Amino acid sequence: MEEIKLQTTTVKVLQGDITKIASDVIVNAANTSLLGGGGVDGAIHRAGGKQILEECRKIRDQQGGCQVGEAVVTTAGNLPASFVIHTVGPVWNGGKSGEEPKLTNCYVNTLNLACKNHARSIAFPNISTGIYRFPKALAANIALEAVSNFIRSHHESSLEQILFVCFDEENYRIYRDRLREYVI
Ligand code: AR6
Repeated sequence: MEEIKLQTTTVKVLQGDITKIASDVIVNAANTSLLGGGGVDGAIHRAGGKQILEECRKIRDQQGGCQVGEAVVTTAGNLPASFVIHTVGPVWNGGKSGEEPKLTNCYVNTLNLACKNHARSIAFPNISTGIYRFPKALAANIALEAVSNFIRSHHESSLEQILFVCFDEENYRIYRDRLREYVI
């Protein structure tokens, strides 16, 4: 595990399964339907139980799902967390379809929603870097930049800890190396 302090917030990177992490908020890399899928989405719904899907269905009925870059909150069901925030990353399509700002929006909207719910800790997966094929190093830069800008501009934020949970070794190495360069 690697960690740094940005103002009063600790930013940590570790390798593991996000469904095993105790954190106020666990973030899901969902799709616009909110009805589940593979990857981390499948793992969160499997481990969290049917309550999460029931709430996702309600949100879908009310507002027609979740757009790319947006975020919605549900219970965490059986997960060791208070909430799951579901955000929808962009599918990588060569980089000319606004993928980068859309991925930034995922992190910013999720962090705002976490603060609105008074969360003190949040655990992110590496959104879009699996089935959606976003280049991993670019995605890591975007994630760390979004988080550090958020911390800089939200001095009253409730978040004491922001965790990046990398499932694969490649993402873990990228985040670990990148985090070392991040000293404000
Ligand atoms: N814990 C943490 N990270 C994980 C886990 C886990 N248990 N399992 C996978 N990852 P992906 P996307 C990592 O494909 O690219 C779904 O079907 C994985 O190694 O889960 O945003 C949705 O329903 C990768 O680094 O999400 C959407 O349709 C990262 O999580 C679509 O996939 C994201 O990979 C979203 O694609």
